[in-house]
Amino acid sequence: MEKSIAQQIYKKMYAIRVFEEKVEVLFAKGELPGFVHLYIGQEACAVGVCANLSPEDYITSTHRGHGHCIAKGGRLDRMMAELFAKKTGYNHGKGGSMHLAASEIGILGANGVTAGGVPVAVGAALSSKIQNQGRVAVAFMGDGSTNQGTFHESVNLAAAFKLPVVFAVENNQFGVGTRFCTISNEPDIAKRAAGYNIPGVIVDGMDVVAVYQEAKKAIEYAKAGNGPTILEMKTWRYRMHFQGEPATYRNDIEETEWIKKDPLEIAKTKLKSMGLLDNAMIVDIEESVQKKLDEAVEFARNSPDPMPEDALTDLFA
Ligand SMILES: Cc1ncc(C[n+]2csc(CCOP(=O)(O)OP(=O)(O)O)c2C)c(N)n1
Repeated sequence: MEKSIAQQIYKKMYAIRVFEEKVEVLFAKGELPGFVHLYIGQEACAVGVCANLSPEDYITSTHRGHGHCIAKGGRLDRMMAELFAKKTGYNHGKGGSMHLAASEIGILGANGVTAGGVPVAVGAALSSKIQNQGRVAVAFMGDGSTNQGTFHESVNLAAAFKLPVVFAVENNQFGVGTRFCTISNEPDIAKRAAGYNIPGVIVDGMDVVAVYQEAKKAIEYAKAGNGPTILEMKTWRYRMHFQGEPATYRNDIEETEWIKKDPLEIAKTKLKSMGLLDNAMIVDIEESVQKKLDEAVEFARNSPDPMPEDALTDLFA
């Protein structure tokens, strides 16, 4: 891994963490409308995958999409403005947290429909193949998405057509309050790949270096015309399903074990031991991100609201 990539990786992971912590506070104070589903704990997944993508490549995301947007190159100020439902947001305040999209940087949208982004990514991969563009599409999803019918239909078609797509499954082991192993007889989602005759890989989703390396293989495999991979990242969300949900279904022992595997701490230790990051760089990165975040909140607070007539623009139907 090049030093510049390692620094970008740590920068984006740190940006996701502090952006989400800020959103948590702003939401609790009532400054943000709607719902928020925080990504804290899963930073290594989005960043490890997206560090292999160019701006032209596509991603689709989920209801838990802020991390994917930052990892793919989203600006903190336009994201924050979108969460504030302001006119300067990526979607002029009409998308909000769960429908944040930025097609100019390949983000085809967060999606409030569980597994809703998966066929969209397959469609993008099909268009890339037909037009010979060399672009890959990554469909981010949670474990809960993989028990939706659209997941099966999407993987089957992508495998049959050898489409340039990666199914990036963040297995945080819960769909809302349902433990994955109570509704699936096989706990490893990647093993389903055998049924489609495509590669299935399991990786430690708390270790950004491991995710980066496995995602690199899957993305290169897709770009070379070999078709899709199911990349299963074992991870843990550090907050509840949505902000305000009561913590009733996870136990303290497992929480403590996963907190010990904080992906930011693992990233710092590993990247330092590889000679790609040092303490001075970490301080610089953290200061610059914190400054951008403070500016983003000011930008969002001071931005105009959309006007009633704006409700009739940007419509596709
Ligand atoms: C089609 C559909 N069914 C149900 C829901 C309600 N719902 C919202 S999030 C969620 C769980 C998603 O779990 P997972 O895919 O594992 O993602 P995670 O929340 O763990 O990131 C469900 C069932 C929905 N949004 N869409």
